[in-house]
Amino acid sequence: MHKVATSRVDWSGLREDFPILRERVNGHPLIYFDSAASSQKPRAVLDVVRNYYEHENANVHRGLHALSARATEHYEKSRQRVADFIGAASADEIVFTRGTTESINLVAQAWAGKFLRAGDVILLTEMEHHSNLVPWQLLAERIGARLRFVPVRDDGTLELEKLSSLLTAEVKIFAFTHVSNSLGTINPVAELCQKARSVGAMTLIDAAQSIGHMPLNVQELGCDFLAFSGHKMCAPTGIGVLYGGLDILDSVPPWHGGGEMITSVTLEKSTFKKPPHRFEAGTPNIAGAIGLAAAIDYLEGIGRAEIFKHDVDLASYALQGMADVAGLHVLGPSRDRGGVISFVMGAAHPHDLTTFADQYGLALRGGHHCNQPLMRRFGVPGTSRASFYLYSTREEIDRMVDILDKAVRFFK
Ligand code: 7TS
Repeated sequence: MHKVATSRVDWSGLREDFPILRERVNGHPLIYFDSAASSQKPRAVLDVVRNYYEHENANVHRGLHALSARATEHYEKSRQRVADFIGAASADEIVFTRGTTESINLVAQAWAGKFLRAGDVILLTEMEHHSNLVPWQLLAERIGARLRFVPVRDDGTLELEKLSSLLTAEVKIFAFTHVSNSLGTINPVAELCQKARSVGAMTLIDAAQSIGHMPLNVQELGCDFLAFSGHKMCAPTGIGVLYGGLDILDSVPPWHGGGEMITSVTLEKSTFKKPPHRFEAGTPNIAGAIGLAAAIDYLEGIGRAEIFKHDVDLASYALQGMADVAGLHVLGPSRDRGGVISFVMGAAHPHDLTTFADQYGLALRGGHHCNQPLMRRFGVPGTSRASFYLYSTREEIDRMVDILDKAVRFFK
């Protein structure tokens, strides 16, 4: 038996909060190690969404009837809940979107479309998810801006010594991930924001992999924009957030046009609401926003600092166990990392290894993880990836290591 780190949280008990964890897959108990792709949802979130549809469902900001008022109040309360969760100064700094991808596209199209010019530089890193790369490529192509990248070292960390030559006055925005979805690297985001500010560049943090896993406060980090998705932090799919400082959002022109984002419309011309409603055209994901607030309540009931410790504990425990699996190579830092572990096994293609694992009920992800340039950087077509969350356990990691041992013999 391995000693489990002491914690005031009953980690195995909280698995009862997640009904899906009782599923069996291919005759085995499910081991869900794909939380970096999407987390599972606790009953508290499922109940709130169901209650909304059973007792409050109506469109927001429209009807002058009781249900619409209830739905609107709950939706706007959820915005305030998100603001408190990330330390924003005001609920008006919280734009509800479909997720990280849409949030970044909003900045790349609406903000950067207005403020960037030909020749300006957008600084990214080599470890960005495609959703923090492709929107900038599209913009750069459209306006003639240039992309620059902070390289990644062999150990999966950013080559920060290069920053002084990359982060020049031509850089208008520096957009980077907080935690790498492939390598588990935790980037020093407060330092990156501070360095960007010293050359007058704006910053965008992609918090998709950090938001539900560690304490995070936008004012302490000093970022201009922050993007995340609800579905990776116990909330439903289809809801996410763009945080932007109030003055900055105020300067951004409308993005999607339609209902709910206007103050007045004539056949020729429209005037627009202030942020955040200016950026929420059409009927929003009301149930999603309410579910997101419930997920925040759930996570804060456990404590993000505790969740982070749990992630770090599981990652180091897994690294120890995986070190004994013959021919298995882990990418990314050997310490100070989040609960995401990518690995390759000499003889097996990542897809084959992932399919093999599934036969034992183990859900890994296999492929490039929307990180094709990073995979190329490490000379692999893709990896298998195990990613943990608050409901993951050391016992499940033991079972994963057994399954990987079986794979070594199978693929020999
Ligand atoms: N940024 C990072 C760092 C991510 O990990 C992801 C999703 C996104 C952005 C996009 O989030 P979305 O909710 O808009 O799709 N990452 C993954 C993953 O690693 N496996 O599946 C999705």
